[in-house]
Amino acid sequence: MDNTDEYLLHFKGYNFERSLCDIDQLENLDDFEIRDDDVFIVTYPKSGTIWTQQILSLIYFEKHRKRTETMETLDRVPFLEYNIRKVNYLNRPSPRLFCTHLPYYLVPKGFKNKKVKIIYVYRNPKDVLISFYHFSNVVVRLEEAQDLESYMERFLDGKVVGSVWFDHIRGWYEHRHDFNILFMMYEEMKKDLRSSVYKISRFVEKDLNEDDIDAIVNQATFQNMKSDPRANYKAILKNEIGTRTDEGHFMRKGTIGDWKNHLTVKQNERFDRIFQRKMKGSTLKFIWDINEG
Ligand code: PPS
Repeated sequence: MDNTDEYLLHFKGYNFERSLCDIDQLENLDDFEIRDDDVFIVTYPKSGTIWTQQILSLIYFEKHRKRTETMETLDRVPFLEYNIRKVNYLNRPSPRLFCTHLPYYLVPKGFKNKKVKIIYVYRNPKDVLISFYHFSNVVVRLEEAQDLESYMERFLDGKVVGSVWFDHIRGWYEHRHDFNILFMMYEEMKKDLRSSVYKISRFVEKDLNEDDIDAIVNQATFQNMKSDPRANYKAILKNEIGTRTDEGHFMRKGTIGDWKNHLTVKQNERFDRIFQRKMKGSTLKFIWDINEG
């Protein structure tokens, strides 16, 4: 058993977070009974999952928008494959909202009916790497990162939850015609949250007025999520996920281009070479810098 096996569950070519998984449930994912009006957020880890959970929950739940009901976002938008806060998650009234880090080839076969709505959020992989690196030192369920140099190799080799970033994104993008899917870019959400909220609400066919949109945008900014214990998963992180110290948060910097503060020139050049090779031929657009248009 190599070191990562203590933390990772290798199943059908993909790495799951071992401590949150049940192998029987994974075996049955293919036959998971979906409803036509289910909505799924799909992400590679550290790409804006919680952010999109918050936005979707605000779009669907008036009581969340108006702050009249206190409920954990994860109870409104639970994980499909991970066992965390999954009380009654199947029998919720429609439309049910879920999130998942699954690769395209492991999702329930019902996804291919092209009715289930999928919102795939992707983020430039250098910022994903840096976010993951920090998070690995926060959470007890992830293997600690020694230093960025070795963590970058681990990330590029896919020996992390979510496996190889390039495979995740390419897989979903290249099979997009098999699904009813909207691609959202973290960086565009960051640059223009209001338009992004509109785009998501149009995709899920929810008619919202200007006040609703204002309320959603307001509660989905990084600063407001960071200071809201429910939006930032404070209690869940501490009590259910488990942290190594009191310093760790899901909401760390929430910006574009933090990789520039961490990667050396040499590391960055190596990353670029690999990115160019692995993403060759892909038409996906990326934003690497906050000032980029
Ligand atoms: S996880 O563990 O996979 O669920 O993590 P995930 O939620 O996908 O990603 C965490 C990163 O998303 C950032 N984040 C945000 N950025 C901008 N605006 C908002 N509102 C927001 N909410 C979360 C969060 O800060 C993590 O990125 P880093 O770079 O570490 O700050």
